[in-house]
Amino acid sequence: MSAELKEPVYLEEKLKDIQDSGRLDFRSGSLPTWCPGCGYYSMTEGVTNSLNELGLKNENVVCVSGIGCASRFPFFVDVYGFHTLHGRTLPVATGIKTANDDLTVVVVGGDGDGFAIGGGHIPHAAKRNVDITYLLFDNGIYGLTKGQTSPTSSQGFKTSTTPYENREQPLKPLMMVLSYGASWVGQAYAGHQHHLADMIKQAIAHRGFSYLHILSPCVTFDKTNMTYQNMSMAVRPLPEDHDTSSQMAAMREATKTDAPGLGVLFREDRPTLGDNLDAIARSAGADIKPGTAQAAE
Ligand SMILES: Cc1ncc(C[n+]2csc(CCOP(=O)(O)OP(=O)(O)O)c2C)c(N)n1
Ligand code: SF4
Ligand SMILES: [Mg+2]
Repeated sequence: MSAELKEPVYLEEKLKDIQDSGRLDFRSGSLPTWCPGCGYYSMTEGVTNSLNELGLKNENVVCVSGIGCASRFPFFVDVYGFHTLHGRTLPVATGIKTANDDLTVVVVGGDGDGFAIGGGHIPHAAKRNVDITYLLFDNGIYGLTKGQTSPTSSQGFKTSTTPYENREQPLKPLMMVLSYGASWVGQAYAGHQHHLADMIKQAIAHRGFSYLHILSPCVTFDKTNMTYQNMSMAVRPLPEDHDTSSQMAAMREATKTDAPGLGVLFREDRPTLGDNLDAIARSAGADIKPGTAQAAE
């Protein structure tokens, strides 16, 4: 037996440390119901820590989701929540932000929710530069409905709806949102939790439409494709000299889907939907100062 005795760590002390850090202030009483090992567990830590570190108040945050495993998220956080219809997160989030510009609005959804049934909403939220954050959890499959091919599934992937292999090529969401005009675009991986948490914080802090693409394994219905083993070998940090102000540089990185680059691909500052609505109201004679939103009572 080693002569060196280590100080015991008591669970109560550890718990007190965690409570004092404020890390639990945004957790609800409901524990996540995802399958053990699901990449989505990383979002609970990432989002709640970010909200805490950004000094936000629970009552000033709204989490909007669609339908799917990822979209269960609002139940697990202690902020206002809106579990909307499948694919309809962005119109609802746009309405919430437009009605009350003081709120921080975080949208959470899966690849099917965002790029299949909800795909028509992303261009408009991006081009309007709605000041919301969209956390898109891409597991390349429909998890909730038990493993069908999704718009981001790889070629050759066998699922219940493509038993002879998926022959279609996957969408390239990062290229799409860049060309739609998102003012902040980043990529993270559920297996790199600290980096993911930092990216979520940056995305929420950005003023304008921020889109974070999060690669996240579905351990139950995908045993061959987007597994932790495969993803951990494929992902890489973006080059240190990557120019985040260049849309072309971001596009070039977005094409490299076989070796997904993690980090901020693109960011720019430009007027938000709220700014533009204020300007329109001022043009029509309303007495509101720039940047104060709340055009009409
Ligand atoms: C209008 C409508 N069509 C279809 C469905 C069935 N449905 C529920 S979730 C889902 C896809 C979920 O996949 P994704 O958005 O990728 O989320 P995940 O479960 O993978 O997190 C589908 C097709 C539905 N609930 N409503
Ligand atoms: S089915 Fe897949 S995506 Fe859904 S909770 Fe389980 S592991 Fe996660
Ligand atoms: Mg999915």
